[in-house]
This record gives sequence, structure tokens and C-alpha cells, in this order.
Amino acid sequence: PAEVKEEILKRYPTKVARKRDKQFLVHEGPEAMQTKDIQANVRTIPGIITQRGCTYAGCKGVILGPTRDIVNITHGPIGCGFYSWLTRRNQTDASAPDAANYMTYCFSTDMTEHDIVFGGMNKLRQAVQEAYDLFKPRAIAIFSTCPVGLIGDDVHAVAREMKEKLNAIDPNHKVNIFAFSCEGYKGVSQSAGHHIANNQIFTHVVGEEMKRPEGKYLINMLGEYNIGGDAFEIERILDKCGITLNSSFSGNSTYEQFARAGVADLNCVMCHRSINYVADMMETKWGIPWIKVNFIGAKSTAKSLRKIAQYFGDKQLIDRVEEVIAEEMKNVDATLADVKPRTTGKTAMLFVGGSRAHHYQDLFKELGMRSIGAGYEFAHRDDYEGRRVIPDIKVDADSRNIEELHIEQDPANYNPRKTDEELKQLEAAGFEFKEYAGLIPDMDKDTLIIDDINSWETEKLIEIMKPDIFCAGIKEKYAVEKLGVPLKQLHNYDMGGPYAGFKGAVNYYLEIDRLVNSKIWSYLEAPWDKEPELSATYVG
Ligand code: CFM
Ligand code: HCA
Repeated sequence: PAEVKEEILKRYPTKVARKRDKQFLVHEGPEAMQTKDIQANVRTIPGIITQRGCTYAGCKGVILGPTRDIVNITHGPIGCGFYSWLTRRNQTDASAPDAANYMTYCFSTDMTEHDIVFGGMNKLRQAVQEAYDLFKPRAIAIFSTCPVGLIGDDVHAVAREMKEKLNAIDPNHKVNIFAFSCEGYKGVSQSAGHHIANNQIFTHVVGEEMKRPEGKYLINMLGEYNIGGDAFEIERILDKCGITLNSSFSGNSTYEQFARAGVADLNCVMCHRSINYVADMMETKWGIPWIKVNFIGAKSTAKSLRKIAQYFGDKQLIDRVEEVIAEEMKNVDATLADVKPRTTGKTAMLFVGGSRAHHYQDLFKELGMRSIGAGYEFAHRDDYEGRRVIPDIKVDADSRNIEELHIEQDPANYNPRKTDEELKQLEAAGFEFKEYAGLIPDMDKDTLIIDDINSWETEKLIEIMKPDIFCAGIKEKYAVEKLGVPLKQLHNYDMGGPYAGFKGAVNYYLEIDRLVNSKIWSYLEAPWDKEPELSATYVG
């Protein structure tokens, strides 16, 4: 692996190589890695074909995308709205008779040259009015794209003004309207967009309703986005255990769920990257403790359920969780008995987002496969090295650009869920609150950990290391498959899934078996190998 790194870096100009060197680690074993840090959450080098997306994508697509009853208006040229329309394959259950579902629509102000020159605020007012007239929604959200920031349209002023105007029309219908300054260029990646989205939802929605719904064990799931129906499988399992999902950020979610998030007994964080600060804010404001969970992988699912049960400490729940695990593991074990002999020893690489490149390694482990290279597109150092490094993370101008909310205890509703004594007891029994150790400790010696990998490095890695499967997204898919290596999209599951929970694990085992054991990849020949007339020669 050290030679692979050298081979790749030596092709770069010195300045680029020096920078990539800090973002490209060879795993030297657990002890040595304790002192190594990775550079992350910094700007991509201009000219390099990154996997990353923009701040608007992180805000509008990722965080608010899976919520069904907020009308999400993109203020910008039509491409931004169109491209972020249902491309992530997050699903929602709108089967209740009165359930509103706007996810199938694409709302945009369709800014054109005229609006860029003379300002787009009037058009935005009209769009909000039109959305209100057509749907009478519970909430309308406005998302800024790059040109909005450049010309200075005040989206927040329009939101305030329209909220006041529309709430005066019909006193029986309350509509909440808020906006996001999530211009695409605002941060170095989608990650900034998560933060902007979460801050505004926290400011404008969370805490609006403080009445506790029914349910003895009330949890919020933070950072689960219902890709391919994952949330449905997680909800099925929680239901079976008797655990009530109070609020989901934001897979299969509704406005009301966000509004009542403050009453839960426990916050469970799936994707640490996109939302860990929300868990902290809810702890400060209302005293809700948080734990890291992972429902990707059958063993991880079982572990997460046990952790939740241990937190509540109720014998009845602990026993029920064990019953559910035993019952669900039958099918998991039977599938593995069939599949594992064929997948054992195969190798995988995962370069995805800010949490899946870690979580999906658990599924590969269950299949007896080795993850020989992994990295995130836009995660921060804590997602690689663990939360212990948070105090040492350098705050640069780009991160300072993203607002940190200052949260205080809510005097009326603050209520620590556990006494100090109970917390101490749990901790003494090995229970960890607010803890995430990151991806590096779970990887083996001699693997590669690469932040913000680019298309050239991807092709080079595959050429040298020849993994049996590569996990990434749509931009990488066909380039990688043309090299004769199957690519599994972990963003939209290639229309498959769910892959979370127990049933999801079974789906994943079967899918990976099909991919890594199919003969088709070895027959693959690029078109120009067969028909040389298709190959072009560059005559510069
Ligand atoms: Fe979290 Fe996500 Fe991800 Fe993410 Fe994403 Fe996503 Fe992803 Mo695509 S919030 S970091 S910004 S788990 S959209 S649902 S699949 S890159 S690994
Ligand atoms: C985003 C969304 C994305 C893109 C996926 C991909 C997703 O980052 O804006 O590149 O295939 O999950 O849909 O991450």
C-alpha cells in the first residue's frame, strides 16, 4: 500500500502531491494510527474531478429531501431544482388518508437572466403564494442556489414577510415559512449544507410541540434518510421490540415529528457526520442524551438494539430485544451459510459520503470480505479518527463561514433523562454516551484511507489493487465498470434495498454475492478493443 500511495502521488505537481499526502493514509496498525491525523473538510484542489457535491445539495437534497409535507422551493435556475428532484431515492410512507406528500413535485422559481439582473425576490414571493394557494401546506422552505447569494436576494426577508401575510389570511391554517442560505459555493462540500439545514430546522421547527406522544420507550433517530426504504425496515424492527420512534431526521419524516423532537427519551445517531451537532443541541436544551447507533449490518443492528434496551434498563425491553434478535437472526444466518463460502476472501473498496464508507464495512465483514481501501467524500476528522480529535480540529475560514448556534437550557422544559447516579452506573457498565470512534479504528493494517478521492486516483487504485467490488456513486459507476469491476452504489442502492436492519442485511448479502461472483465482468471488453475504428486519436 505504501508503494501504491507513492505511485499515485508521484504523478502530481509538487504542490498537489504535498496536499494529497495529508489526505491519503496508509493504515499502519492501531497503535501507530493513534498519532496520525488525516486532513479532511478542506477545499478540493481546483481542476481535480472530485466526488463531492455542493452545499445546496447537502441542504435541500440530503436533509430536507426525505421530508414529505414541507413544500421545498428551490430559488434558482431550474437545473438545481431539477437535478435535486428525487435523485436520492429516499422513500416515504404517505399512505395515511390525510398525509400530505410533496416529494414527488419539483418546486423552483426557475430564475432566468432577467431575475439575475433585476433581482428575483418578486418571483420568489409569487412562488410562495402559488405554493400556498395550491397546497395549503404546513410549511414552506426556500433554498438558495449560487446566483441568489451572488445577487443578494434576501430570502429570509421574503420568508418572514410571506409568513406574516399568509398567516393573516386564514387564522385556522398556520403555515411556517423559513429559508436557507445554502448557496452551492457556501462551504467546501455538502457537509456545510447539512449544518445550514439542521440549524434552521432547529431554530424554526424543533421544540414547537412539547407534548409527549404515547409510547414507553421514546426515541429519535438522527441521521437516517430512508434511502431504498431503510427507515421502513428500522421502524419495523423498533416496532417489534416495542420501541416508539418519536421523530426521524429525516427519513420518512414529517413536520410534526421535527416539531416534537424535544420530548424524546433518547437520541440515536446513525450518520454522525450530518447531524451530530443537533444531538448536542438537544442535550443542552432539553437534557436528551445521545448515543451512536448503526443499523447497517445484522450484528450492528443487534448491537444497536441492545444498546437502546440497556439505556432504558427495563428487563421487559431487554428480554424482548433478545427475542427479536434471535428470531431475526435465523434468516440472516441461513443466508450467510449459503452465501459466505462464495464471498469469503473477496475484497472491497468504499468511497462514499460521510458515513456509509464506514458503516458498510460491517456488512462486508459479515460476508467474510476485506475492505482494503475506504474514505469519505466530505466527512470531518472526527468521522475518521473519532470524536476525541474534535478539540484539535483547526477552524479555517471556510468552516467559520458556517454558523454555530448558541444553545441554552430551556428553563421550562429542561429535564435530564437520567440522574447522575444512573449515568455513572451505565458508564461503569461500559455504556458510552456521545461517542463515535470513527472509521480508522475499524480498518486493518495495510489498508488505504483516502479523503476526497478523485476520478484519476480511483482508476489508478483499481488498476493496481483490483478490488472485487467498488462502492461509490453515479459519477463513478460507469467509469469503474468499464474497468471490469462491479460498482455498487451506496447512495441510491442502484434501485435495490433496503440494506438496513436484518432484512436489509439479507438483501445486501444476496446482492453482493451476485456482483462479486458474476462471470460477466471478466468477459468485459471496451468497445474500442473490438472495433478500433471507434477509438479516436488526439491531434492537438
Ligand atoms: Fe450521511 Fe447520508 Fe452519508 Fe450524507 Fe450524502 Fe446520502 Fe451519502 Mo449520498 S447524510 S453522509 S450527504 S449517510 S446523500 S443519505 S448517500 S453522500 S454516505
Ligand atoms: C449529493 C447526493 C448524493 C449523490 C449520489 C451520487 C446522493 O451528494 O448531493 O453521487 O451518486 O446520495 O444522492 O450523495
